[in-house]
Amino acid sequence: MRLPRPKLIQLDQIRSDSGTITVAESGKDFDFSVARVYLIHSTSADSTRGRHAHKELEQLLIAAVGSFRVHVEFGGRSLSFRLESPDVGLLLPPMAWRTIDQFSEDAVCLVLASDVYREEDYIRSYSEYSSGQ
Ligand code: T46
Repeated sequence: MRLPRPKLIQLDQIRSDSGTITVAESGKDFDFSVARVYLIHSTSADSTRGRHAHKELEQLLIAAVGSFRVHVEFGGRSLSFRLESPDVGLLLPPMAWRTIDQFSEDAVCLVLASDVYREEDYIRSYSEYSSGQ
């Protein structure tokens, strides 16, 4: 089965004088149902997170505040994304090795995930990941 690739998606924004609403909608902007939402925040400039892949989990990452870099290895290729605006999301399919770093001081990463937390879905060993590619 061919897996979807990591990709940036543009989210709709509804602007008014009193502020902006940014919408990420299941079935329209991405294909999975959201089972879990979490935030990564209070990072520092030298924080590095991720360094793992997921067997089945799909996620949408959004820089709700500030910015950070997401380096992704997928299908033998390396891709690098700088997320810096809440109207752009990064869709991460299963089997994408992700490393998140270069956080701005105020960064808040909002993550919409297709499943609840299950440690058995993680591949945390790079050698295990790369031997399956
Ligand atoms: C991912 C990147 C973007 C939980 O108990 N529940 C949760 O929902 C999460 C996300 C984590 N945890 C526990 C598991 C570890 O004991 O929190 C601890 C830190 O998790 P982890 O080292 O996986 O954190 P990150 O920031 O490296 O990775 C997280 C997600 O786990 C991962 O799915 O893609 O953010």
